[in-house]
Order: sequence, then structure tokens, then C-alpha cells
Amino acid sequence: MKTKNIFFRLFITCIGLICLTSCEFKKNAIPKDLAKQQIIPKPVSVTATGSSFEINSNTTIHYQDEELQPIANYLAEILRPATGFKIPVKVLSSKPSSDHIFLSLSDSIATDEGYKLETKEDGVLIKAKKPAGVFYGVQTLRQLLPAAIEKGTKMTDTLLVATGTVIDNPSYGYRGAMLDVSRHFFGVDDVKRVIDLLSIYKMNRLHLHLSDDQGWRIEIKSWPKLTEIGGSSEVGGGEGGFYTQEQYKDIVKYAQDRFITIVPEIDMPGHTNAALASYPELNCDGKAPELYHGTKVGFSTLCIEKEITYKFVDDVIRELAAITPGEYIHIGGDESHVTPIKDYIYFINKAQKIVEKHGKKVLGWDEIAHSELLPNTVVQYWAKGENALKGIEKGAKVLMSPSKKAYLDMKYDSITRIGLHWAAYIEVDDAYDWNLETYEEGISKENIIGVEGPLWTETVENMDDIEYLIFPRVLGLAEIGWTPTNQRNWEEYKVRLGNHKDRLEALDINYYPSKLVPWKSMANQKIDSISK
Ligand code: NGO
Repeated sequence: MKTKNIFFRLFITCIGLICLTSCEFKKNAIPKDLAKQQIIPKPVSVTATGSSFEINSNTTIHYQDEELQPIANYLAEILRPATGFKIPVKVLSSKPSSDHIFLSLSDSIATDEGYKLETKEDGVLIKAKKPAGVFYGVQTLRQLLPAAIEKGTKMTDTLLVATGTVIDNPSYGYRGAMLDVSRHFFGVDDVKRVIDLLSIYKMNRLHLHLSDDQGWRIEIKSWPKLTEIGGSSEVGGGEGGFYTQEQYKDIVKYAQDRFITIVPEIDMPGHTNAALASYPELNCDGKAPELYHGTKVGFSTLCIEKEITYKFVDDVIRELAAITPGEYIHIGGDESHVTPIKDYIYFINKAQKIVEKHGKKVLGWDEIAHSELLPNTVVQYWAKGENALKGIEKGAKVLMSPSKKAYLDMKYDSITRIGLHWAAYIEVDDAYDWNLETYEEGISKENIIGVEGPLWTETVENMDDIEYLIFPRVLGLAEIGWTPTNQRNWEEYKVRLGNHKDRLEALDINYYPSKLVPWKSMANQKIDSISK
């Protein structure tokens, strides 16, 4: 009888303990404080109201305007596999009563990419002036949910969203990355993955470096040998590749659906060996050079004095402009070391007019500031502040990609396996801890359209390499472009970034685990609280 009693007491104590720990678990899992959420880029304003909304089997996504249906579907496709719920998507003109996620357009939001996300116990409301803002509100909501939703498999946790209001808009209109698909070629699926990952952090431009000495990567129907010959190799002598116009259009559409504009670049008049190797007539001596597999730069140039050069540029830009809905075409213009400066200026002046004729604005590396700039031309600062300043004097705006801070191909430190280091070693703090509007004396906020992190791929061969160099530095660049400078500081950011460990891993990103970041797994946190 006595032993029975002891067993009974032990049993009750065990049940009690289990209850206590699971309550503790639940309590820890509830995101009650919106202000403590770890959103990147950091929103402009967050007001917490201390409760939560649960996404459950009744939750429906409503959208109030046809234009928002694709965004509603995009969100449903994230939530369905994670919850196992149906998450229906329905059009509805006014706010539903409960269990809703409601997406709507409203003129009460002032800016084109801004949004308001309001969560109460009965639902979430995302409001914006334009669909882009609603999409960014959805990305914020995504980061308010547990990282495990990114795995695409059913999770066991309840999905709770902390209540309160986020009011947000970006500081700069151009927030981008560049992928060099010329030095090494990357197929459509790789580019789509880059687009997916950039869009999570509210980036809105992907610049594709489509031609260089080592490879021509876009089909031009009137000059078919560009891809037949010029597309057939890459650094190291691999087989290269290229996008057909149909594939390029598919990339453009995929990006558009994620509010990312593709900025295509044809690098000219230097960095043109692949084109020169494809067509002898583009060379001043009429002889095609060999394909090039090395990494040295600055040895090639189009033949400035030949008329056919401008027919070539015109055909290429015409075909590219016809399949590019974005406003910019990038004409390169960097490191034309074997083009005499007079010829260089003559060529860039002509190339700008050709781009303008085909209805687009010009972007070019900072050297183009030596030429006469058209009123809407933008100078991309990568090497020389004096060039960017010259551009500003000539009335141009600047896109900021200073190689010492923004180049994503620079090694993190001396032992990084891939990457270059001619400009600097760029650790995660270096990539974050600088400001666009104070980086170069004389270049202030009104001169700048935004920021771009270029990933050059001399040493980058596959998606793992891409991810290792881009992540986590690109999150910092996204925040530099989005969050007001006076709301950013490295000490606070590094903790927030560290809390993205689970999310980066759930997204299966091969990121660089910098020692400067206090990486923290939320999953371990819960286990800690249970064992206490
Ligand atoms: C430079 C050069 C590229 C290289 C890159 C490597 C620019 C604008 N031109 O940047 O050809 O690939 O550095 O970091």
C-alpha cells in the first residue's frame, strides 16, 4: 500500500513537471512582443501590443484588389506546406471579421514601396499604396513567423504572429545585387534561387553581367555567333552557356513577380573578347582572337573607328531592350585600358544615344563619367570617388558599389577559400558598418539612387560558392539601402543577424558563419528553457 502511494505521488509529480515544462515551452514559443522581433532590414517603426494572432485551420488570405492576387497566392504557398492547412485565397472588398490575413491597397500610405502591417488577435492587415509595398509587408510577416516555415515541410509549432503595428518604407529606391554570369555561367534555376533569396530581404534589383572577355551569355538573334562561339566557354575552360531570349524573359518575369527588376549589362568597349572572338569584323585588324579562359582584365576593345561596331551595338541593345521591361540598360564602360581616352569618350557618347533611342536609361561603371552624360545616365561608383564626383558635376545620379565595402566577391579574410582581395578583405562588420551618404565627401543622399553588391565570379563556380560569398553580407547591404542611417548600428545589428541562423539554415543557405556574429539558434533556446 505504502509503495503504491509513493508511485502515485511520483506519477503526479512527473505529470506536474511535464505540464510546467510544456507550459514554459509554449510561453517561450509565443512571440508576444513585436518590438523584440528580429526583422532584417530593420523596419522604420514598430509598435507592440503584447499579444498574438494564431494562424490556424480557419485562416484565409483575403485580397481586396485583383492586382494583389499573385501576392496572396505567394503567401499561401509559403504557409500551406508549413501548416498543412488549406489556407484558401479569396477576393473580398472589405476587411473580414476574424482569422484573416487581409491584403489591401490604400492611398493612406504615402510611398510606392512603403507598407503598414497591423496584427490584432483576430488577424493581420497589410496595407500599401502599391503591390510592391504589400509584397514587402508579406516579407515582414514571413520573418515574424518561426524560421521553420522556410523548410517547406509541416511543422509542429503553432504559428503565432506578435500583435502590433509595423510602419515601414525604404530609404533608397535601388537596392540590388549583381551576378556575373560571364566569368562562370549560371543556369536559370540558379538565377531564380538568387532572386528568391534577395526578395526575402526586400531587394528590388538584380543586375546581370551578361558579357565579358570570358563569355557572351544572351542570345542575340541578329548576331547568332555571339552565343554559338562566345557563349561556349568560361574561366578555366568549362563549357559556359547562355540564356535564350525565352529563358531571359522567364527570368525577367520570375523576378517581376517578386518585385525585382532585372538590369542587364553588356560590357563595352572593353571586356569584349568573347564578342571579338565570335566576329572577326568587330576587330580593327579583321582577325578574331582566341576564346579567353583566364582572369586578367583590360586587354580587349571593340574597334571604335569601324561603322559595323555601332551596327553591332545598335542590334544588341535593340534586341535586349525589347525583352527588358526595366528602365535601365547597363553599358559597362569599366577598365577599357587599351582604348585611347578620346576613342573611349566617343564610343560611350554614341552608346548612350543608342540606349536612349531604344527607350532606356543608361547605367555604367564610374569611368563613363569621362564622357558627356545624358540627363538620365547613372554612374555606378565602384573604384574612384573622383569619377563619381565628376558624374555628379555633369548632372548624373550615383549608384553606390564601392569595391572596398560592397563587393561581394571580396574574401572575408585571408583564409577564405574563394573570392578575390584586390580591394579589401570585407568581413561582415565591414560590409555593414558604413553609410551611403557619408562614404565619399561630396556625395550626399540626393545624389544617390541606392546601393548594389556585385558578385564577380572569377573564383565562383556553383550555387554553394555564390551563397557563401553573398550570405550574410547581402543582408547588411539590404539594410543599408532600406533602413534610415540613424537607426542602424553594428552592435545591435549583429545580434539581430545572429538570430537569423535558423532561418538561413531552414532556407538551406551555405552562409559564411563569421565569428563576429553571435549566431543563436532559437530551437536551442526552447530546449534550454525546458531543461531549466
Ligand atoms: C572590377 C572589374 C571586374 C572584375 C572585378 C573583380 C569592375 C567594375 N570591373 O570591377 O571585371 O571582375 O573587379 O572584383
